[in-house]
Formats: sequence, C-alpha cells, structure tokens
Amino acid sequence: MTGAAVLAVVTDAVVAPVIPGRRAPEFTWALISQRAPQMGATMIRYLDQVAVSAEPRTVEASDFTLRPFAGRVTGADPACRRVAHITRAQHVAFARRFGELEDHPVAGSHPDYPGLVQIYKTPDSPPERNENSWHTDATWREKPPMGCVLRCVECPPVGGDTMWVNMVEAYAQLPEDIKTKIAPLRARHSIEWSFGAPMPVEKRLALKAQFPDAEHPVVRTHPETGEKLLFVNSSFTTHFTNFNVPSNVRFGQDKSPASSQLLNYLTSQANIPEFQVRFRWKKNSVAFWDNRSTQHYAVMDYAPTVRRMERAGIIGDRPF
Ligand SMILES: O=C(O)CCC(=O)C(=O)O
Ligand SMILES: [Fe+2]
Repeated sequence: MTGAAVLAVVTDAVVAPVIPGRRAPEFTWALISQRAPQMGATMIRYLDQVAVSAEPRTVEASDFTLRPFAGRVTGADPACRRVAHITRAQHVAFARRFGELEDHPVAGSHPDYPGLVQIYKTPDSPPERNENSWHTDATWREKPPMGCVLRCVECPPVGGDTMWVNMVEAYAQLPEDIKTKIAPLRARHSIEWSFGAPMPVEKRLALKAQFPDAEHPVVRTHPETGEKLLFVNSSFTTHFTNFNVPSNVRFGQDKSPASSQLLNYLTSQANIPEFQVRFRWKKNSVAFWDNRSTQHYAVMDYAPTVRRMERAGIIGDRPF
C-alpha cells in the first residue's frame, strides 16, 4: 500500500482504576494499523515532536517539548509516549501545538474548553445522520481542519468503533482514464445540505450565510508530502462546479447523470475495505488523524447506550 500522508495515530489506553499504590492507567502512542505501518507518516512526525506530561495536572508549557524527528515511531519504540491520564486541558494543549482550534457551528463545545467539540450520544439522542457516514471533517469550510484529536470519554459496552480510510491510496488505485478526467474538476461542499437540512428554513439560510458553500479541487495535493489524493466525500460534497464542458457533455441532457454518477463513483471509493482501518476504543483512548488525507466513519451500532467523545479540530489550509 502506498500513501504516506494518511492515517490516524492512536493512543491506546490500558484502563485501570486509579487507586493509591496501584499503577496508573497508561497510554501508549501506537499506530492504528499494524497492517499498513507506512501509513501515517505525517502524524507520526508530529507526534515525535511532542512529549506529553506523565502527570495529570494543569498544563504548562513544559508539558510539551519539541525535538527533532528521529525516524519512524513504532509501538515498541522508547519514543512512544506514556501518559498516566490526559485531562481536557492537556487534550486542548496537545492539539494547540499544531494550530488554532475551531468550534463546530452545530455540535457544541465544552463550556470550559472552547474548541473541544462534544460528540455525546445517549439513549435520548435523536437518530444520527451525520457521523455514521464517510466524511472528512468540515470540508464545507474554505479551510477544513488539518487534523483532529479525538478522545473517548465514555465507551459503550460494545461497538462504537471508528473507521478511517486512506484517500491517497483511494486516488492512487483509480484507473488512469478516471485520473485524467477528474484532474481539472472542482466540487462544492455544503453545510447547508448536511447539518442545515433538518433546520427550519430561516435558520438554515442563516447558517448558509455564515458558512457559504466551499469549493475545493476534486484531486487535492497534500501540503506536506506532495501526494495527490481524492478530496470528495458523500457527506458534504454536493456537485462538481465545472463539469459541464464539451469534453464531458456532448448533449446537455447528459450533464446531470454523467456528473452525479461520476461523483457517486468517486465518493464510493471510501467504501473499499482494502483502504480502511477500524479502531476499537477504550475509555481515554485518543486518536489523532490527518484530516487532509483521510475520511472517517463513526460506527453507530451501540444504541441505546451511552458514548461520549470530545474532539479538537485544528484549523488547516486552503486545499490546492
Ligand atoms: O465519534 C467518532 O468516532 C467520530 C466522530 C466524528 O466524526 C468526528 O469526531 O469528527
Ligand atoms: Fe468527523
């Protein structure tokens, strides 16, 4: 498998009660996938620069130290971080090492920690339509997040996994004629169409005025690795904006079916299991993913039980 830009890196919690005299719970930074260890290079490089404090306490600047990247980090590497506990403040401070955080206009943030979005599900939660679907976070923004740090605060007794898919690999495996066809294409991404849809019309239009639909290239270049990747997703991408040209459309009547079928074909690449990894959460596990080169899917198979996650989304660049 190719695609060095991709993938989440995850801290896997060994959970134990914190009892005086007993060893505290630990995290180990680990690759989410042993199967494709070459994935995740970008995030590993970031993690290698960050040492997290061993003690849960108020975060100080010294909790995070920078050091030069010294090669690949594996689960057995002494460079793996072990932390006894990660507080909300540490979660935020960790994510802030990589940039400013963003709130979500529909999902609320923790009242004491702006930028820490609460993804809480309880038996009373309405049926979910936003997360249990493949997506790259917030592509409806002009500058979608570069990465996200997600912590499991409360696990359901069974289920509630998250899956990621490598969109560098999804692009690399496309037939050459499709790559040629989609090279110049651009696409619209909409919050109105997704989170706005169930709102009363005035509220929906106000949301759209605040977050106008964004346009991004269909094939994006990863700003750090230079890799090309497929940057459309079935949750937020509504249509191509420049498909209707003579080389694609001989008769006007063909425009809509040809365009929507091609978009469906491209977004369906995320469904291919060979490009995916799946992570089983434990309480306090933390995932850090490259939101430029992956999509993810929260598997909503645990109702009617409780699952609480908190996410710090790090503001990214304008895709090119
Ligand atoms: O809850 C999850 O597993 C992921 C939810 C999600 O889509 C996100 O945090 O961006
Ligand atoms: Fe998401």
